[in-house]
Amino acid sequence: MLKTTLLKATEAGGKILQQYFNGTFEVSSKSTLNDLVTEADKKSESAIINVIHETYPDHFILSEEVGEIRTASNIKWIIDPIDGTVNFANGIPICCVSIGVEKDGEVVLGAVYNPFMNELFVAEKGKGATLNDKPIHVSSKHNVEQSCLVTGFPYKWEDGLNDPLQVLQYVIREGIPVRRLGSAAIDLCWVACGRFDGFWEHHLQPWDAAAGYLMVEEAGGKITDFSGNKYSLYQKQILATNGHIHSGLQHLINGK
Ligand code: LIP
Repeated sequence: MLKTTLLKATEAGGKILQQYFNGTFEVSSKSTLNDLVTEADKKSESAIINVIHETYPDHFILSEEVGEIRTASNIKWIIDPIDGTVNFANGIPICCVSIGVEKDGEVVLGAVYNPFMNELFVAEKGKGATLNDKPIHVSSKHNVEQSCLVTGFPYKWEDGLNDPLQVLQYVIREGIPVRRLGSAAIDLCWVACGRFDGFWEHHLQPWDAAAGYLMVEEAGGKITDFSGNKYSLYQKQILATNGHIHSGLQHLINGK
């Protein structure tokens, strides 16, 4: 039942993305000039929340644009109505709807849908992860020096030890290929299906990572913070890999 609603909500959001993509829509700034929200983010968010509320009017919602709709429910829907909003606003088809479902504080379901590539990733706690209904697995590469990595950058940060620029330098100075797609949810799904061997980012929000986090775990990967501690959606560092290169990449991003 939860899964049916999740898929219905993801599809409803995806339809809005398709409807607005490359069209004319309102765009405004949030925390910084380039931290954008578009009319399509808001429309996608309402469509998703409406679908959830039709079946589960009392569930807790945490969504990028509206924030928290608090209830006493032990089920929390964590929604990014468009992950990759800057891409979306520029007509770059690397963006998606991302929805994670947390039960008693643990993510148990997740879906990430990029309608422009017709790719639907779904993960279910203990039951694996799929791309368009086919099981997916992380890559088998063991050597971090030969890996293909992806990362993302926050819109602002304090300069300091292992800040985003320093970490990027540590990695690219080794000559390791690093991509920047602009959607953390897609980055995580692409680690889950083996296109990338690892991903890291500073300062993500819970809605960027909720679904992708479960995708990587269920596809056999590993997720921690930069020190190797258990990952939580509510802290600011994420390191997700195929597992084999995890300690190698962890050392690298800490400048060791
Ligand atoms: C974005 C991410 C992107 C990250 C940005 C931002 P939005 O989410 O997915 O990869 O680097 O900091 O959080 O704002 O497009 O939903």
